[in-house]
Amino acid sequence: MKHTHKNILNPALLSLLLSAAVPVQAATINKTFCVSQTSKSLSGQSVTFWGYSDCGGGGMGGGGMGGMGSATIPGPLIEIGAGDTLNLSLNVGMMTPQEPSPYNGHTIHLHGADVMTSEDGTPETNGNVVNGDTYTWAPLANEAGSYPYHCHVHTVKHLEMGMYGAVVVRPRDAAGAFMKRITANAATAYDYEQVYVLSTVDPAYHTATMDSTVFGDYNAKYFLIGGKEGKTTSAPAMTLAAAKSKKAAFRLIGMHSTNATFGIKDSAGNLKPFTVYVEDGRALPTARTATSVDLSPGQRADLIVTLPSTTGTWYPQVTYKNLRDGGPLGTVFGKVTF
Ligand SMILES: [Cu+2]
Repeated sequence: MKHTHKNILNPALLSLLLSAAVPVQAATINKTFCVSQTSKSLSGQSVTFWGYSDCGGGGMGGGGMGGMGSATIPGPLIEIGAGDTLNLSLNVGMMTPQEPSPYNGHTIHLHGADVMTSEDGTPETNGNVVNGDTYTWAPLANEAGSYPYHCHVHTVKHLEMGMYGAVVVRPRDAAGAFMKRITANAATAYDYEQVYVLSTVDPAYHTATMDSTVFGDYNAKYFLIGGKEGKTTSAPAMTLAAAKSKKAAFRLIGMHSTNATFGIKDSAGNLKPFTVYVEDGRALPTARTATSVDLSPGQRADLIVTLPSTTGTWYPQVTYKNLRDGGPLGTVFGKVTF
C-alpha cells in the first residue's frame, strides 16, 4: 500500500482524531445572589453578619418578589465544571445592609479566578460597579480546584461581615457529569468530600464602619470552619460519616484574617498523612504527602486522605495562629467517622 498524503487525511482517521480532541460537554451556569443581614451566636455572644444568599435562577432580578433569601455564613457553595461558563449576578436592587457612601454597595470578587478586569468585582478598577453586576468566569481545564468568592467593597469590613463563600471547579466526564476527582487525573479520585471554609471574627469589626481606627488592628476572637466554632472534638464544626478504607477529600479555603495550620489526628492524637494535589487552584507538578498544611488568607489546598481499614474516628482540625508571631489562637475541630 502506497503511503500518500491522502492516506494521512483518511476521513475515518480524521474523525477519530477530532473525537479525541473534542472537549467534554460544558455548561453555562447562571446564578443570582442577594445580600441580607443575619446574626450568629458565637461563644454565647450575638454577632451581626452580612451574607450572600442564592435568590434566583439567573439574571438580574431573578429573585423577583420572592425576597432576598436567607443569608448563610459562608455563602452558598458554587459548583461549576472546568470549561463551563459561570454568570454570577449580584442583585443589590433591594434594600441591603451596607455602609454609607463611599463604602456602600457590594460586589462579588472571584478570588484566584483569571477573569477580565471588568469581571473582577474590585471597585477601584475599571468597569466594576457596586450597585449590582454580573460576573462571568470560564475556568479552563487545568483550573479544577477550590476558590473563594467575597465582596471587594471596603474589604476589611465587608469580608469580615461574612460576605464570602466557596467555588469548587470540578472536572467533568465525557458525558458531562461532575467527576468525584479533584482534577481530571484518576489519581485524585475520592469517595467523600468536605469543603472547609476557614474564617475568623473580630467582633469590634462588626460594629465599626467607615474609616474607624478599629480597622487598624485585627484581634480575632472567634474561629470558624464552615461558619461554625467547633471548639471540641465532641462538638465539631463539621462531621463526615465515611467508611473504612475509603478516600476523603478536604477542600481548604482560607477566608480567615490570621494564619492557620490544618492537620488530621486520630483519636490517640497522632497526625495522619494526606496528599495535597492542588494548591490555589492549580495542580501541583508532583503531589505532596504531608501531615500539615499552612494556609494564609486567600490560600487554598485540595487534599485527599485514605481512611484506615478498621473502623474509627479521626479529627481534621485547623489551628488559627497570630499573624505576627505564629502563636496559637484557637483550634476548630472537624470529625470523620469510618
Ligand atoms: Cu459588600
